[in-house]
Amino acid sequence: MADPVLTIHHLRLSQSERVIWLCEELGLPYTLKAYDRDPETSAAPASYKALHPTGTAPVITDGDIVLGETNAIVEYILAKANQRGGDDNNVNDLALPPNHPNYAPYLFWLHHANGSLQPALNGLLFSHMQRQIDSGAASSTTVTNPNADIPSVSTINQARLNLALSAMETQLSQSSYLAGAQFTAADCMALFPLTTFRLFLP
Ligand SMILES: N[C@@H](CCC(=O)N[C@@H](CS)C(=O)NCC(=O)O)C(=O)O
Repeated sequence: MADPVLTIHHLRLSQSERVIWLCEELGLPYTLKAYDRDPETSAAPASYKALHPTGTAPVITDGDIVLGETNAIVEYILAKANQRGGDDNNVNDLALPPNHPNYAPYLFWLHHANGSLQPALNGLLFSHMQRQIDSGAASSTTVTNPNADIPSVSTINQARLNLALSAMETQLSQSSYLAGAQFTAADCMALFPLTTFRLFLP
């Protein structure tokens, strides 16, 4: 019997394309489920948003596991590919191991795209969208229907923030720490936006 495969939930014209590419490069079998964007708003359709609390692409499923967030998915898939390769740690050459001389730059660039580059581009995109809305232009880069009820950029951002916070709240109502009973680096990552960042955005 063939290995159980993961399912890539691909939102067309989105960063979930990277997950497909990665699986192709690794030769990792997957089932592809593609979703069209909402024709009115260009957002992910309700069926996509129902997959995971983040409501954003990409999302993968693997048995009962439902995973969102690109970087988490990429790490998960790299680990899966290594498991399939057997005991030899890091058999796939798409992930550099800690003893590799380029491990540090590998980690940096792995996280740079969504940690810095994409947020900077999103900032520009959102300013562009807001200018379009403010000037009464019926459409923007991502809103294709001139008659659509276009939400303001701050509404979109607030909705995303609310989703992110409620996902954390739900998790922390079920376990002491974000990843379960044990304090992990995930908690270290989560603290700054919930505490010190308030100095900048009350
Ligand atoms: N930090 C998230 C961001 C995901 C994200 O913003 N995805 C966009 C597509 S590129 C999306 O789902 N947009 C549709 C929507 O928000 O409804 C990740 O890296 O997975």
